[in-house]
Amino acid sequence: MRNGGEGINLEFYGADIYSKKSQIIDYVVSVPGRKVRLNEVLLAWEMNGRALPKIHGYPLRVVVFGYIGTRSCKWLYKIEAIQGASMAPVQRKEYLHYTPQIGKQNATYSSGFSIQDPPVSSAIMTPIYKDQIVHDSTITLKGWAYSGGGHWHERVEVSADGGTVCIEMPCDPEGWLEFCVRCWDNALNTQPIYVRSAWNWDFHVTSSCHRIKIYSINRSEPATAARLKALEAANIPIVPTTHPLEIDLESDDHWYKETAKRGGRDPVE
Ligand SMILES: Nc1nc2c(c(=O)[nH]1)N[C@H]1C(S)=C(S)[C@@H](COP(=O)(O)O)O[C@H]1N2
Ligand SMILES: [Mo]
Repeated sequence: MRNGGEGINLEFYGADIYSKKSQIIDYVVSVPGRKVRLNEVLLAWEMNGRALPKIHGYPLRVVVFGYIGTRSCKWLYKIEAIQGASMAPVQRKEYLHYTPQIGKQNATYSSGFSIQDPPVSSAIMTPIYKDQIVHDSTITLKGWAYSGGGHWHERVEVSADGGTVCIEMPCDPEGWLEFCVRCWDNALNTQPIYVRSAWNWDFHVTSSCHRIKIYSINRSEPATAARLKALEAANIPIVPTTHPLEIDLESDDHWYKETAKRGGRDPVE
């Protein structure tokens, strides 16, 4: 048997139930005894010096370090020492990880493996998808990085173009850009670049690189600086860029100069 093998496991009973596929299911999960012996399982009745809030498992919950949240059973009322992993549906039929070849057409509970350690993962929290950002060649990114199973995040990379740079992100280009974050942990685990490269049925612990699209408006570009100044004088914000621009794009004088430089307005026939 995988995940906990045949050895002693601890089975946690939560006081809640849920329904799935027309069945009523008790919330019961288990962790291998090894996890307890390593002091990586605790029982919690307080959080931040106060009684555990109801939503987080009052009066008593389990907290399992380095495992997915599921194993940290809330509203705990019973613990049993059992042989092997729990046969309860939450442990046996939920939170299974499948290879990409397995899907709706062929998935069985026995062909998945039970997720315990979560994979290394990370996300950009700000800016957010489709933000339109006025900056001076640097965009500040904030986010989080994590790894499971007692590993810690060691390196976080951010990319605007496939290269790697740090979190104060030098950014010259303007227009729509894609930012992408990738973390490495101390065991050199890293994240799949694309969601499709590690797709799994049920979509659990999807840890591929998080990507956001942003619209870059770089004030270090002279044309952009001039436009921002003109908009400021007219008291019109640049964002959202989807709103029509209510000022003339250039003076007639500027237009004549620029088209003259180019040898005329349109291509000569
Ligand atoms: N009894 C019980 N415990 C539970 C759950 C639940 O539905 N019932 N959900 C689990 C899942 S999937 C997660 S992610 C965590 C969430 O804990 P939190 O509410 O403190 O964030 O609780 C876990 N423990
Ligand atoms: Mo969860």
